[in-house]
Amino acid sequence: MELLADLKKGKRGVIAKAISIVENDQGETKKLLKKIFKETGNAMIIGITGPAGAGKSSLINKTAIELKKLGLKPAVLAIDPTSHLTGGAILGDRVRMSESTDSGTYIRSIASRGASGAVSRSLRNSIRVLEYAGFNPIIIESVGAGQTEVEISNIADITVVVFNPNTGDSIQTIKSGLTEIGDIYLVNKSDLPGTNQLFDAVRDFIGDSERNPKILKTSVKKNSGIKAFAKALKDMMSAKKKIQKEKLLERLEVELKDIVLNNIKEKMDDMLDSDKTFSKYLKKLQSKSIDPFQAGDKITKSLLK
Ligand SMILES: Nc1nc2c(ncn2[C@@H]2O[C@H](COP(=O)(O)OP(=O)(O)OP(=O)(O)O)[C@@H](O)[C@H]2O)c(=O)[nH]1
Ligand SMILES: [Mg+2]
Repeated sequence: MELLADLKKGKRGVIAKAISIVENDQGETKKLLKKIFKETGNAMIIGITGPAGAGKSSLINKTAIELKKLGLKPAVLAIDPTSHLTGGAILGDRVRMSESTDSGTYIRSIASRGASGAVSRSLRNSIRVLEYAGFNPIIIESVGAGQTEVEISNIADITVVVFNPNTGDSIQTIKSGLTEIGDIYLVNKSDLPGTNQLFDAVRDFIGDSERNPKILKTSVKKNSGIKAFAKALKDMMSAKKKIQKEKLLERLEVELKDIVLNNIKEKMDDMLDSDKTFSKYLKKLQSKSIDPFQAGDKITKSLLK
């Protein structure tokens, strides 16, 4: 198939088309996966997370260029925060990742909200499309923990957490759940005052945890620390090869359960529509001769018989 050959060559238009398919068309996604799955699962997934406006996109822009210089072929999926309800004001000056696009890095935004599980599903398969197209690593940008449907540290082989010195609540942010997930912590915007205090605070909090994460200062504005960050990522990619297999297995397990449960749900939905027991108990429920939990349990029992 021509599309596949072009996808393998990394042709941009075809990658875009394939990702649109996995975002929108389940039937076509199934067909596509059948053809590409064998040649997926090999890229290192790097998750970059942190508060809105921390400089994630700016950093990825510059870092992708450095990664290329180190002989890697990065691609970027940004879980798009513009669909966030609260983000509007902060996002006024959000940086578009254009520079690395010009330098040949593939960059794509994907929706951050959808029907339950839909984002995770399209993300998994978008990653596969990019792997098939020969990209490695695949960098995923996502705003801080709990703000999107996708929990980045479950997906990534390497998790990078980005903090800023200029925010009054930065220490609070460090405490709130991001401390356990990072392999690398970046104090970005290190051109701003407060950098050293924040660096020390981060080190005090997470420096002596078992994973022994790296803590680095970066400034996109001053172009400092980016090379070192890219180098740290490359080194970590080699070091994480073993863990990558286990992580992949974990992800496949989650995915397989998700698919089976979905299939069952769809089947059951159809069955319920024409189920006599269901309509019987619905009537009982209406006349209040039974409560919803009792009715639900009875119907479930009869369906699983
Ligand atoms: N002073 C300074 N500003 C920076 C630095 N890095 C990024 N910025 C600025 O911070 C703002 C937000 O940068 P983005 O790269 O869009 O941040 P983000 O984390 O991707 O933001 P969202 O995707 O909206 O969550 C922009 O105005 C950048 O120019 C830095 O190192 N120093
Ligand atoms: Mg961004």
